[in-house]
Amino acid sequence: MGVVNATPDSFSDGGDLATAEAGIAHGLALVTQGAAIVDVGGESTRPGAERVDARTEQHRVLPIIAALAERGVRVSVDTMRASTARAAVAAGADTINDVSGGMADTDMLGVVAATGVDYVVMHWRAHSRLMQSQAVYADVVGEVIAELLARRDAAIAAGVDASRIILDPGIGFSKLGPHNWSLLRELGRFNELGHRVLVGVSRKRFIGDLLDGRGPTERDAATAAISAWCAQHDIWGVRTHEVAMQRDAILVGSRFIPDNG
Ligand code: PMM
Repeated sequence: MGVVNATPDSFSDGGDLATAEAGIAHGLALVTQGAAIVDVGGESTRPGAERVDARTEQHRVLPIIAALAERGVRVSVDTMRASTARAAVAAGADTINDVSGGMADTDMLGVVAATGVDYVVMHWRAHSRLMQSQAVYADVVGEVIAELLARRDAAIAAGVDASRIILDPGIGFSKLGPHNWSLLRELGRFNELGHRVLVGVSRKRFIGDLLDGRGPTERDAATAAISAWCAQHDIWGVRTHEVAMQRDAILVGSRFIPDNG
């Protein structure tokens, strides 16, 4: 899953894609490099970020989604807002990627059920402004799984088809470095939950911390090492800013699954 952040303030690529034309071109380039799906977002979720209003968010993402879908690209919309999700599906998106797992907007699960598209349920505890204060766990893997399954159950209760649900541990969201590494170390447990699993580590801060403070665009090789690890665990997808190197890493990682050639 390649990322198009149509935001002026995302931590790793924000500001570069300020016009719809640039977002469309970037999405098409990611597909050429091997992305199977392009995730388009118009609201930064980095720690400390302020929210944008629905109009601004939709003005940023809808033209990009429509243009990519028209060219046959599979598109997901990265949004916590039901109104944006509904408009994005009308514009051609076939997946709703909700980092709040339905917690940020009480209308979201109903919209997901009504549209019938794929739904990414990510583990989340609080909005960006507050999220790192919620990074407190006695058993991070057990708690993340329990909280994710509660959101999965809420989605099903709202009418979402279980086969449409994709689970995501939410690396970096209300989590400190050691929490992220614990979740990655025990990735296999997420794949036993009966759903497709998506993982997003691309260029995140905990990788920069491991690399002595290296900046976001200098973290792609380390991201690739984690992509290989994800593929080795038969994870359904990795969400990534850089695609070419990640694709190679996924090909290699998948070779370590028994009976896979
Ligand atoms: N991470 C970010 C944004 N959206 N969606 C999912 N499903 N999983 C993630 O880990 C995730 C996400 C933050 O990264 P960005 O601001 O660099 O896109």
